[in-house]
Amino acid sequence: HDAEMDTLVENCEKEALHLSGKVQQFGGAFFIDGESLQVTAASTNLASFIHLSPAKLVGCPVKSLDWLPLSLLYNLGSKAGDRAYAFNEPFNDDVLNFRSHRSEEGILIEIESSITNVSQRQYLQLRSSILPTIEQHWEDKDFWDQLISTLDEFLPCERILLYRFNELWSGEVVAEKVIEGAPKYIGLKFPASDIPAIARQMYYENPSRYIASSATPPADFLNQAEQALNLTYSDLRSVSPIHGEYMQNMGVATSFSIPIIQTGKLWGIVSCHNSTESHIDAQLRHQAEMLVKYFSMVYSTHKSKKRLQLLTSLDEKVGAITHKLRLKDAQATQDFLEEVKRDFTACGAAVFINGKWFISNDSGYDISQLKRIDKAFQSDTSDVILHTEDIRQCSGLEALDSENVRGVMLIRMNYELAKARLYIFRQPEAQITHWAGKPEKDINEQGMLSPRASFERWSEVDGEQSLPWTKRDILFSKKLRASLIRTLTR
Ligand code: BLA
Repeated sequence: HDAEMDTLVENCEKEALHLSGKVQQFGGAFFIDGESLQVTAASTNLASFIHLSPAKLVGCPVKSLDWLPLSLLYNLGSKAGDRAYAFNEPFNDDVLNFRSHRSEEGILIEIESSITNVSQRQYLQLRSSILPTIEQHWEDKDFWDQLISTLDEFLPCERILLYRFNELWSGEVVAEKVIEGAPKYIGLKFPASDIPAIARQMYYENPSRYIASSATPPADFLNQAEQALNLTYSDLRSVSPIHGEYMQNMGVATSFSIPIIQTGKLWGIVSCHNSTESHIDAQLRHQAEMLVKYFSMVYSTHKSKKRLQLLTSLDEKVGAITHKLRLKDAQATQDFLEEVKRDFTACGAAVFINGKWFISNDSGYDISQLKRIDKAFQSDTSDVILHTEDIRQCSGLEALDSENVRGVMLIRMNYELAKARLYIFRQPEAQITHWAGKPEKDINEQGMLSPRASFERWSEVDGEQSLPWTKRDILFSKKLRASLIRTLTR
């Protein structure tokens, strides 16, 4: 069954989103071929924006389009993915927003009605509110909350949330602002397959993704060329049907999401929802994108500062711990183990030095059990630091009676002749994960994977493992190891 699921998830990853050949109805588009410099494709809904039928437009040389804002061509860079904007352009009796994108094949022009945006002055003020003052000491959460409430000041959305990815691309809602009476997603996790890799990739190529309607069918192109237009950089690109269904199951008619990139990697997204269809103006979207970009920079500076502080504090801790071992008597070694326990939130610790074992009090293990664990761990020579959240997963320890101890970390010193090593133990800890709906996929009549129907909180309890060994723990253990080697070889 798992293998079958894997194949279906793989199929999801193969959907060629950029070749949908259709646009959403909130805007119209036409394509200027890079070689002929003629319009070779136009969306069938274009007339509702510029009163020009696609049939009339296709075949026209770009030079003849005297109504086209020139900035769309002159301000456009030469690389695929470059964009130019012409906002609030009077056009007949209307005001329109124009956008151009360059692709490998030519230039795509997209046109939408202009509705509302934020004045430049107001925008700058909003932007400054996501930056703490000198006196303010914001934690991660303060940054997230501030971003969300600032966006809430100017985006007409019922829900605005911050979704942070985990290592394996599942994610969690870490900040949220939502109107009264609507369900809350804060603290809930969503499985990785909700945003397949192919959809995540789009966030590196586009500053945002706007889906005006999860239900309205898209418009076709009148296209002279045989191959489908490349819509990689288009804001109007039609919605994947499976995602349209997902939004409807979630009660979302309009969604607007903006990526947050940190050190070159997708870190999270801001996701904005409306339960009824609503138009978010192109200039407003652009302003929101710029604000989130600015946030990404501010936040990455904050994280660098935090990391420096962490390194310093770990160095201080390491110094204090190793000092104990330098005293070289049995009591000092016990004190050393107690410090290790405290700094790793562990339930026990043991160290082997100069051919002798020392075990912390109440470690939950006796010496014979410890030797068994040691034998199993010593047979794995893959690294100097090893760790597990469930000792029963280690070969040779499946049957170990380990009611009290579940997580183990081994730090090997291998200094000179005596092979010193330090073990750190953690007890099993119930860990509760709150999911937005049971994270299982359904298979529909066509044998395709379909989004789950309910997003109601579904809690999973895992009492089998210890708390995870975090990046901080690993960093700490590396520093401790280096310091212990220096001390022991002295
Ligand atoms: C796209 N899925 C997305 C997007 C988001 C999510 C944000 C980007 C488009 C958008 O902003 O709406 C998921 N939205 C979320 C999550 C939250 C949220 C997790 O607000 C959390 C609060 N989806 C499925 C399955 C498949 C799938 C089973 O559930 C595939 C088999 C696919 N999701 C899918 C596809 C896209 C997508 C194909 C791209 C849609 C598009 O750009 O056209």
